[in-house]
Order: sequence, then C-alpha cells, then structure tokens
Amino acid sequence: MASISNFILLALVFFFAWPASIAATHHEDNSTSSYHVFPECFLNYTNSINTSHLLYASNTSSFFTVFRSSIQNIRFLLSPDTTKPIFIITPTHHSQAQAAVACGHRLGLRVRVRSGGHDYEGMSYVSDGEPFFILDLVNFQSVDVNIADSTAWVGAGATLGEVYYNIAVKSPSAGFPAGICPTVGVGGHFSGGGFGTMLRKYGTAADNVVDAIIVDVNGNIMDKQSMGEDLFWAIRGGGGASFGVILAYKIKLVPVTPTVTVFRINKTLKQGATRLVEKWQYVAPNFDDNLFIRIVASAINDTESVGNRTVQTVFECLFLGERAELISILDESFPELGVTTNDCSEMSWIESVLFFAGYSNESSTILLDRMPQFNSSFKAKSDFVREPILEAGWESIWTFLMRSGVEEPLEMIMDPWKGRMDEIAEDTIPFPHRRGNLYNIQYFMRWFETEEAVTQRHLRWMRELYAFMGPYVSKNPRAAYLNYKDIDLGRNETPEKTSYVKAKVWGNAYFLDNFERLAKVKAQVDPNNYFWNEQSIPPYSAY
Ligand SMILES: Cc1cc2nc3c(=O)[nH]c(=O)nc-3n(C[C@H](O)[C@H](O)[C@H](O)COP(=O)(O)OP(=O)(O)OC[C@H]3O[C@@H](n4cnc5c(N)ncnc54)[C@H](O)[C@@H]3O)c2cc1C
Ligand SMILES: *[C@@H]1O[C@H](CO)[C@@H](O)[C@H](O)[C@H]1NC(C)=O
Ligand SMILES: *[C@@H]1O[C@H](CO)[C@@H](O)[C@H](O)[C@H]1NC(C)=O
Ligand SMILES: *[C@@H]1O[C@H](CO)[C@@H](O)[C@H](O)[C@H]1NC(C)=O
Ligand SMILES: *[C@@H]1O[C@H](CO)[C@@H](O)[C@H](O)[C@H]1NC(C)=O
Ligand SMILES: *[C@@H]1O[C@H](CO)[C@@H](O)[C@H](O)[C@H]1NC(C)=O
Ligand SMILES: *[C@@H]1O[C@H](CO)[C@@H](O)[C@H](O)[C@H]1NC(C)=O
Ligand SMILES: *[C@@H]1O[C@H](CO)[C@@H](O)[C@H](O)[C@H]1NC(C)=O
Ligand SMILES: *[C@@H]1O[C@H](CO)[C@@H](O)[C@H](O)[C@H]1NC(C)=O
Ligand SMILES: CC(=O)N[C@H]1CO[C@H](CO)[C@@H](O)[C@@H]1O
Repeated sequence: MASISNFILLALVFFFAWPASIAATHHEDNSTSSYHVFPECFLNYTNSINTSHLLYASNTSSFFTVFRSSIQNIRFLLSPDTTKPIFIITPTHHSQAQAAVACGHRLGLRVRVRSGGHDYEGMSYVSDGEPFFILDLVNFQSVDVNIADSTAWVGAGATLGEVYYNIAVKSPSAGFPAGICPTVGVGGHFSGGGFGTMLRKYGTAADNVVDAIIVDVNGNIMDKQSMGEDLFWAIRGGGGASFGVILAYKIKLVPVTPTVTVFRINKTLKQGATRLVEKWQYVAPNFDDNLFIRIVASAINDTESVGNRTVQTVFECLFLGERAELISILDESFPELGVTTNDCSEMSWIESVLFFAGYSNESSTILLDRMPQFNSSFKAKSDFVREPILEAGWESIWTFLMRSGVEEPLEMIMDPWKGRMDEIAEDTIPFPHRRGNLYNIQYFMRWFETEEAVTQRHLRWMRELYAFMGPYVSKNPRAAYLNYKDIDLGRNETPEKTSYVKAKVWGNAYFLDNFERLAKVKAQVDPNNYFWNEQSIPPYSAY
C-alpha cells in the first residue's frame, strides 16, 4: 500500500515539477546549446545511427524509468532544490563511455557517473545547481571469475550481489571482502574503500583490487600500467568521482572455509545490553581474525512495559569456521553473551551473505535482483572509536537515543576493527582508517514519509546525535568514511569557488594525511576540475 502510494506521489512530483526545475536551474545558453549539440557530438564520436537505447533526453517518456532505476535515497528526487540531469547515457561499449566524457568535457557539460546508485548524498544522480548528464554504467555488469589464478574482472556497474554470486558459482572456497548490502555498486563501493563481514580477515575491497580500467578527462582509456602509480593509488579509496570513469576493476579473490557459522542475538537493556556492549569493545577487535561480531543498536518501544522505551542491541556474527570452534572461542573470551549451539547456524559462505543481507532461506539467485529494496529516504553519518566508551557513557547515549519516540528508525551500526586493518599502513591506499581504531560507527536513519517537514526533523535529530557523540569518538580530525558520505562535513560551493584549503575541512576527515596526495594526483590528471561535485577533491594548491 505504502509503496504504491509512494510511487504515485513520485510520478506526480516528477511529471509536474520537472520542466520548472530544468528551466529554473540551468544557465540558458549552456542548456539550450547542450540539448542539441551534446547528442550530435555523441553520435559523431560513436558513429551511431540510432542512440535510442544509449541516450535518454530528459524530455522523453522513457527517461524517468531509467533515471529512477537504481536510486536508493528518494530524498533527492522529492526535493525541489536538486538539479536533475539533462541526459542519461547508458553505454554498452567502452568506446561509448569514452565518447560521452570527451563530448561532455569539450562542450562544458559536466558528468555524474553512476554505478549502483547508493550514494548517500545523491551525488551520482542529482546536483546542487550545475547542469550535467549521468553516465550510467548499468550495462557493465560482467563478472569474469578466473579460479585458476584467484582473480576476477568485475564491471563497475555490477552489484556486490552479482560479484558474490558469480564467485560462489565457480568455487565454494573463494569469496571477496566487501560490503553487506547486495545492491551496492562496484564503481562507488570499491573506489571509496568498501568493507563488510570479512574486514578483520582481509581488509577492505579496495585493498584487494589489483588492476582497473579508467577513462580519463580527455576520453583516453587506461589500465594500471598506463594510468601510472598515482592514479591507480587514488582510485582505491579516494572515490572515483574526482578522477575519471572507472569501467572495471580486477580483484584478488580470497579463500573462505567450506563451512562458516553465523548467529544473530538480541539483547535489550533489561537483558544486560549495556554491559555486553561495553565488554564487546574490548573483545571484538581482539578476536581471532576469522571472527567478526558487530552490533546494531536502536531505541524501540519496550514490549514488556507498555509506554516505556528500551534499547535493543543485535549481535550479528560471521565466523570463518565451524560451530564448535566458535562456541569454544566465545566460552573463553565472551561468555557473558551466552551464545549456545542453538543460536548458531553452519552454512556456506554465500549463504552467510544472504543471512547478513536479511534473507532466510531464499535461493542465492536473489543476489542478482538489482531492484532497490525500499522507496525511502535516509541519512547517515559515521565515526571511528579509538578509546572504549565506559558504561556510564553508554547509559547516556541510550538515554539520548530513547528520548524521542518519533526517531525510532535510527540505528547505530558498530563494526569491529583491528586484525588485517592494523597490518596495512595508512598510506598504502587513500582509505586511511587503520591502526588505533577499535570500531566504526554508522548512524543510519531511514523513513518513508515524503513530507519535507519530516525530512527536516530527521536531519536535525541526526545532527544533534552527531554533536552529542563528539566526546566519545576520534578527534583532530573527527574521522569519517567516504562511502558513508555526509554533506554536513562541508562542501565545494561551486566549481569556481572550490579550493583545496577549504576542502581540507572534510577532506582530512575522510582521508586524514592522504588528502594532500589525493589533491596532487587530481592536479595531475584533471587540473581544470571537470570531474567536480559538491565533495570532490580539488586540484592541489598551496593557497
Ligand atoms: C543500503 C546500503 C548499504 C550499504 N552497505 C555498505 C557496507 O556494508 N559497507 C560499505 O563499505 N558501504 C556500504 N554502503 C555504502 C556504499 O559503499 C556507498 O554508498 C558506495 O559509494 C555506493 O556505490 P554505488 O556504485 O552503488 O553508488 P553510486 O551512487 O553509483 O556512486 C557513488 C559515488 O561514486 C561515484 N562513482 C560510481 N561509480 C563510479 C565509477 N565507475 N567511476 C567513477 N566514479 C564512480 C559516483 O559518481 C558517486 O560519487 C551501503 C550503502 C547503502 C545505501
Ligand atoms: C558532427 O559531425 C559533423 C560532420 O562531420 C560536423 O559537421 C559537426 O560539427 C559535428 N558535430 C559535433 C557536435 O561535433
Ligand atoms: C531505434 O532502435 C529502437 C530499438 O532499439 C527502435 O525501437 C527504434 O524504432 C529505432 N529508431 C530508429 C529511428 O531507427
Ligand atoms: C526534446 O528537446 C529537444 C531540444 O529542445 C527537441 O529537439 C526534441 O524534439 C524534444 N523531444 C521531445 C520528445 O519532446
Ligand atoms: C531482533 O532484532 C531485530 C532488529 O530490531 C528484529 O527485527 C527481530 O524481530 C528481533 N528478534 C527478536 C527475537 O526479538
Ligand atoms: C511506540 O510508542 C509510541 C507512543 O507510545 C507510539 O506513538 C509509536 O507508534 C510506537 N512505535 C511503534 C513502532 O510501535
Ligand atoms: C517505565 O519505567 C519507569 C522507570 O523505570 C517505571 O517506573 C515505570 O513503572 C515504567 N512504566 C511502565 C508502564 O512499566
Ligand atoms: C524456508 O523454507 C521453508 C521450508 O522449505 C518454507 O516453508 C519457508 O516458506 C521458507 N521461507 C522463506 C522465507 O522462503
Ligand atoms: C519502488 O518504486 C518503483 C517505481 O518507481 C517500483 O518499481 C518498485 O517496485 C518500488 N519498490 C518498492 C520496494 O516498493
Ligand atoms: C556549449 C556551451 O555553451 N558550453 C559552455 C558552458 O559553460 C561553460 C562554463 O560556464 C563554458 O566553459 C562552456 O563553453
């Protein structure tokens, strides 16, 4: 019911608001000339006669379906303040992606590259005033697994679900360490880091990238060899959007045991959640690398005491090994959690992917389903914790979370660190969050209401929570994770007003000491800043 009415509402918003927003936000000379010249340029470069399945203009009827197809956060669709694309190009050959960039660059029409469409701030499909086209890599979904040398070439438009599925089809003892949500796209995820249940054993997705194919600002196509060390370094954690269009990544597969063990256990405050969370901070980062236990905490109505609130903590576990061994590790180091044999299920690694994605006994082919799971809005922020938070600290955090009944959808997702993360130097790739961190926190809030007032209330609450958490988390800078993109950290106002010095405010939070090198790479490969967005990396300049 809700999704149908949402859909109708969206359709209405789109069809009525569209022409006005185009007219209001585009520079007259640029948009009128782009409208005619860009498709002509694209036709010329690609030698196409018929581009109907390649180029969608915003005034055609098929446009909205393509535009909407992978959008995860409808907040930016609903907002009248966002600028939507003039065209969407969905290349089927690499040469068409080259043509699109070459034309966009030549004609001064910016590009937003979209792979899986999960960007937290909508930066792959809307802008804040700048006219642009979307280069949607949805057709580059191939996953070519080579078990003999434990590698795979993965199209940037493939989803994590497609990557996991295709690896598992080829071998039950190979896997890949990336994120938990199967519809996330390779292009954004790998280029920004990417972590999930195997991060303590194998690091981030970007740590396991061994080659890539990229289109540069002039439309040239390059691999690791021809792009050079600096650019190859930058696109493994620095975010692809500032540097070019990544068409494919080559990844190194990792070994997984034929049997893994999982559990999911809930504990409320009455069941001693506070003590358990406090203890978890000491044990979870120091477990054997094969063991990953994360916590998802949220305030809920207390079912046992009507009218009162409580906090529910969900402990979710992946162990690369058998149940008996897991139980013996936990008996030794975390007996308070009270995990029993009955709580644990043994399964294959690919089944554990389904388990963490929230499925129960569905077939693994569900991982190939690209359709966004919700038509909802969300907002997220992130932190890193370097010192355990004391029990009194947790009590005040819970009180804060429980204070407002209407903010129920907020989740605090805490992923334990250390293990492999501690072994990789901070400057090996741009993703810098390594030794010294105990865990990452993601604050994530999803809502289905479409009213602007509700959105503003949720955003305000999220900012209050973030301010409240300040004393408990990393400082100077307060670190953040690029893939949990947060525009509140700061932004480039316009391309003209963009400066390296101003961008340090958020650049240092995402990249710590790697930000300067990223800006220097940017100055080499895109000195005129064609690949600009509200949080792109500016070319380095001392002023
Ligand atoms: C429901 C959900 C669950 C998530 N779970 C996890 C998780 O478990 N672990 C984790 O680490 N992260 C997770 N994320 C965050 C995710 O990693 C980022 O949002 C990621 O950037 C998404 O990549 P994408 O290709 O889907 O997004 P897009 O919106 O397509 O792109 C994101 C950004 O990357 C740029 N980009 C995309 N493709 C390319 C390319 N080929 N070349 C150059 N630039 C490109 C875009 O322009 C944009 O700036 C999750 C996100 C969501 C919405
Ligand atoms: C496309 O090619 C034609 C014929 O060569 C040329 O006249 C025209 O200027 C080209 N258009 C663009 C936008 O490049
Ligand atoms: C272009 O191709 C589409 C199908 O790919 C077809 O429906 C359409 O009629 C073609 N248009 C022209 C002008 O040939
Ligand atoms: C879209 O706009 C372009 C440029 O104004 C025009 O040439 C074209 O005919 C329009 N298409 C439709 C379907 O209205
Ligand atoms: C455990 O918590 C999750 C998330 O809040 C919830 O969906 C599930 O129903 C809970 N299970 C039990 C047994 O309470
Ligand atoms: C929780 O309780 C409040 C007030 O008692 C109520 O308005 C709200 O709908 C409840 N939430 C859920 C998810 O049941
Ligand atoms: C709610 O909690 C308070 C404080 O713990 C308690 O005094 C009160 O009885 C509870 N209310 C209900 C309805 O159980
Ligand atoms: C899981 O499997 C059982 C038995 O095969 C079936 O009855 C049930 O509907 C399945 N559940 C889901 C969610 O598919
Ligand atoms: C979301 O909306 C799209 C249409 O915009 C629809 O196809 C899809 O089924 C919807 N998904 C959900 C989960 O409601
Ligand atoms: C086709 C066209 O007019 N392009 C112009 C759009 O605007 C940019 C910057 O404002 C110019 O550099 C382009 O020449």
